[in-house]
Amino acid sequence: MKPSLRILTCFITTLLITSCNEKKLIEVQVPLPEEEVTTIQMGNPDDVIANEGAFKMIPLPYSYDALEPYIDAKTMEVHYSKHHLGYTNKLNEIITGTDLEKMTIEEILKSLDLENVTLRNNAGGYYNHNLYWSSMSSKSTGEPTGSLNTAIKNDFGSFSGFKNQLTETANKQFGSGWAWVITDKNGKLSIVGTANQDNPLMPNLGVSGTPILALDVWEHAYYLKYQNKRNNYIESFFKVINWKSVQKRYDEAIKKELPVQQVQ
Ligand code: MN3
Repeated sequence: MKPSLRILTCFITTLLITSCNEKKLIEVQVPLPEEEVTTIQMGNPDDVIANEGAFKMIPLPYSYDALEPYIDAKTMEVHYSKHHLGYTNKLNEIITGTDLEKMTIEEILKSLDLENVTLRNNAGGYYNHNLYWSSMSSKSTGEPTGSLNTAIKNDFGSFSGFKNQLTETANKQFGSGWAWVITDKNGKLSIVGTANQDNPLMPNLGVSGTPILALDVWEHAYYLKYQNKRNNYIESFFKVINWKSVQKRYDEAIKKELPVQQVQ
């Protein structure tokens, strides 16, 4: 290449690079993103249907957001439509074609072989969550009344004595599990804890009685709103306890166990 041509080529190249660089520096008006739509899509609990099998999804007696601000809607939705549905479907799957299909969930639990871990976890999960949903209401009366109130005072000294014991049991349950209020056939109340999806109906766990109130202390029950603060979740749970339904279960548990009267 001739020196003059080389100079010319260099000049043109320099010009091109400069113009390219200049182009890069041109300010461009970027349109602002459209305002984000903030409506949260929330499902309907009635749309959650179990796969075919002996056990159905018992309808949630309130909407997902009914227990706000104590139990948040997102937690309720995931808990009911994912976790609870999962236990229900798995339970149906493992009992299909067996004698268990014709039994009630209580009968399955009372006759459970603890070595059957899949049945233990999923039959437990199904029963426990149904009791948990019905232990709560947006219209909590705060404290019990009637015979349950009397029993609480007899067995725990006062409502605050009862509350302290249930809170302590729920807090100290290591890892995943449940805290329960149970009654014996004479109406005497106790508070017990169980691990994983175990419950007081299962044999040989060292706790026995009829559950009348269930408190889920798995992290999935509270982590979205409360993170590691399980105690705050337990405090909130007390704001939504459905004492009417707990009383109903208490009455039924005692009635069921009453001895048949001797005819003279
Ligand atoms: Mn749960």
